[in-house]
Amino acid sequence: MKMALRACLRTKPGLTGLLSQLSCSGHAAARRAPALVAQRSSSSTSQKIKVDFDQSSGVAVMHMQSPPVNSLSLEFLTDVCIALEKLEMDKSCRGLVVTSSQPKVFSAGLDILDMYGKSPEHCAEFWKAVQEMWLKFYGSNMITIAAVNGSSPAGGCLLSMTCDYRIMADNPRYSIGLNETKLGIVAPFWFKDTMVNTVGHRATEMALQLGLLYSPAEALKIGLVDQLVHEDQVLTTATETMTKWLAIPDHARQLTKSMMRKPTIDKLAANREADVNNFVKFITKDSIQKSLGMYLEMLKRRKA
Ligand code: CO8
Repeated sequence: MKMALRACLRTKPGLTGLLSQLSCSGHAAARRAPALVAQRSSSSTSQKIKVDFDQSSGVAVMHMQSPPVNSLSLEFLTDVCIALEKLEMDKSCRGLVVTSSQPKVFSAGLDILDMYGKSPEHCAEFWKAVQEMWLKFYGSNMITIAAVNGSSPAGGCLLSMTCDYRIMADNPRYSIGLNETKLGIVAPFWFKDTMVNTVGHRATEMALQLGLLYSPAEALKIGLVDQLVHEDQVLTTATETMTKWLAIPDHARQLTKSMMRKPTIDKLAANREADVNNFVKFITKDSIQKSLGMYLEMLKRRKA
């Protein structure tokens, strides 16, 4: 299954192939206008992902439903990539909203249990899936909107930053940010690059060193999220926002997105293997394993 996914992903054009496609044919990459699409909707579900696709609007909503906290495990990441891949291949799908079905949490980030006490082979497999998720989302041709309806630390923040627009629930109990240093680990260069592209160099430097988790109001202030709305309005606001983005011709928007993101994507794409090796070497160190173990203990103690 995973091998099939990887083979499939290699053949996919994505944003980076867009420039060359368009130079061959001015219309090749343009998606169909929503008015031309039959009024149908469909729903597909894996255990951890539910996708509702409304063909009349050309917009899909991906609900993450991996209890308790949508932590991004190897299995979950694989499901997410498969779902995203299917939507990307469907030319009638122009926009994607990503949200959570879990109460209070958008995503708790990478599943720590996939990095703790695991073999180097497992860690390598896991990291490839994290890379894949980032490459697919950051390089998506679709308009992507994160409907952040709960806390979104670390990998959860990364996932939301891959989207074109972020709407967060205005609840001070929630937080968002790259808090890796608090776990005794280091956000890799492409996490850092994504954040720099979102909030700028200075804010990223502070955020990463201190492992800052921002309240929604603070996140809005530094531009980590684009809009705050009442908890009940997150999804409807995402749908309304999507309408504005859909009004822009796809090919022009896609080329612009590609122009902005391609250098960042290319940097990881050219260094994937080295990045996997770095990760495995780092995460399997005794000192790092100890930090992760202590962090997991802290999470359990906090609960009790
Ligand atoms: N991975 C695995 N399990 C997790 C995670 C996680 N990321 N987060 C929470 N859990 C578990 C908890 O341990 C708990 O387990 P149990 O029920 O067995 O005790 C269960 O999920 C529920 O958690 P909480 O009771 O804490 O749920 P709350 O609703 O109270 O809080 C939060 C939700 C705010 C999301 C909270 O769980 C939290 O802060 N979690 C930790 C988030 C975090 O720090 N994630 C960082 C992950 S690392 C990452 O994403 C990037 C790594 C980059 C690696 C680079 C290396 C080179």
